[in-house]
Amino acid sequence: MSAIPLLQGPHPAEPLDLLLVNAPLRDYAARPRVNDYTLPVLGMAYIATYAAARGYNVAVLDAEAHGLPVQATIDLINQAAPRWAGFNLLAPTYEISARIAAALDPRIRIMAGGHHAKAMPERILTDPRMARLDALILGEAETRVAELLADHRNRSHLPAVMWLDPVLRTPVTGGQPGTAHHLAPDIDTMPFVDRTYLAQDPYTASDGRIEANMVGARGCPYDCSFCGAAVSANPDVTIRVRQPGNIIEEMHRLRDRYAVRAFRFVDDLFLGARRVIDQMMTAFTDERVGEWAVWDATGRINVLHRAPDEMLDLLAACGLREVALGIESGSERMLTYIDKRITPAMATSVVRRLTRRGIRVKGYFILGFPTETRAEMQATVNLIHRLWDLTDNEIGTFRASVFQFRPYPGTPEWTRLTATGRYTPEQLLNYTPVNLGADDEALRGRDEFNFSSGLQFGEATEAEIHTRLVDLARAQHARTAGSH
Ligand code: B12
Ligand code: SF4
Repeated sequence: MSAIPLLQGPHPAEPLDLLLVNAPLRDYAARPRVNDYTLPVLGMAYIATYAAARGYNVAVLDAEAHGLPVQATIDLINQAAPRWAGFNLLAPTYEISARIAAALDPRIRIMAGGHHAKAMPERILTDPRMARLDALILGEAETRVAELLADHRNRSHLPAVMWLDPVLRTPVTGGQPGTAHHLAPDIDTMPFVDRTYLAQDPYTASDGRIEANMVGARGCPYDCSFCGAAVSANPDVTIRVRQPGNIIEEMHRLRDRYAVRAFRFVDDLFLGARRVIDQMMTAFTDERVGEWAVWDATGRINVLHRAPDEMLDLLAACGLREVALGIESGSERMLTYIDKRITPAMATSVVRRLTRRGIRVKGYFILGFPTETRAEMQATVNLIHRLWDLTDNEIGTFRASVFQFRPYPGTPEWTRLTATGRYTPEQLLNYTPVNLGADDEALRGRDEFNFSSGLQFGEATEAEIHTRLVDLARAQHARTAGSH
């Protein structure tokens, strides 16, 4: 296997300053990857773009997108011999990232960031496999990575950068007064993501349209108990939305350079606040975005529920193709328990109003929440069926994306679970991939999301949850296939 095509964006003739690595979710030597598409690693591409603009030679290795085995990932990094290797740590990918880090050539310096790094910095820094971790960066890392590439000793004056004291073997945090600007970089002056760092973005969708993913905002003001982006898990994050003009300029560039005609905003807030929707849609209308582009975004049911019909009409006219909504549960008690601030009735009404206008809805649901009874889980299954029935004859379709609950460190739910004394962090962190049927076409696209810590948090057993997940995925697949 040649190293070069798998590394995105380096100047091959020059020594590599930084190789950013997105670890595979599981070891694909054991069971090959069955998906052929995954969303791009935009955070790492932002870091790479920013560092490259300052003259550094950076590459991204998305081992998940390429379905690489662990050993092949290690070999590629060692062969590329970068000055630094950087890992984006997410809770279920931590173990594999640590295995890779431990096997790297000792001449390669290691840095790490991402949600899991922020949630458990001390644990990671004291993990023997991470003994050579020179810098653990909490939060948004573009400007601090560039400072570290300039000189690793800069870590001592950078805020929220941690390492292990070589003598005392205890975690140390850097930072000098006046450096807080590093924690919330100005996202309107940030260079647009250089797509050469991404394995599959822009990409050609099944309808032939060229699509690209974008980040419109950073941070989320809500506090859903299961979510790594919850405000209480991210006290360092300043919520920022890009100026509409800045977003539209990036859309135009993607259109002019790659013929992109469809966009997906992966962030949490794009349609999550009325003020943001108003501002964006005024600018989208002025620029006539709806005449040449379609776009998908995440939204909030409570916000869309309050929005008048004219606003939903405007969203449709501006090209909104699909909204992803966290509906999570069909049980009011569970929705209160997870602090979702919505009801099933609100969800039903929003789904109806959107699909009636031709806007598609993707609903996210979770089965197996802590304290959830079997009847409450069934209420979620019933709600999904109701929403399918309700939208059968609407112009926009409704599809359900259903997950098994798993606790992520740093989230409000993690704190609540560990406070019961019933679970240790080790137990909760013991994620293993679940093979619900990778050879089944209906389940193939969901394979990367099937993870479990093997624990039962509600009344239903894991086996019962898995049966529901398989049934719902098959039913959804049959509906989607039937609609073409
Ligand atoms: C898009 C997305 C994806 C995409 C791309 C993931 C990726 N690796 O970038 C896909 C669909 C592939 C994905 C998959 C998964 N995701 Co995801 N994803 C998101 C989402 C919605 C947006 C991420 C994003 O692009 N943000 C915008 C950019 C600018 O921010 P960022 O990625 O955080 O990057 C910044 C910093 O984190 C940091 N940083 C990032 N990488 C690095 C690397 C280094 C070296 C350093 C120093 C810093 C650093 O600097 C970046 C720039 O400021 C978030 C929700 C959220 N609000 O973050 C969940 C989220 C990050 N995902 C999550 C999870 C758990 C997963 C999965 C593990 C799901 C699973 N199967 O169980 C997989 C992991 C697969 C993988 N190996 O990537 C959790 C993480 C929770 C946790 N505590 O770990 C989140 C928070 C959602 C949630 N459920 O709570 N995800
Ligand atoms: S689930 Fe969505 S709304 Fe809730 S905290 Fe996470 S990103 Fe925010």
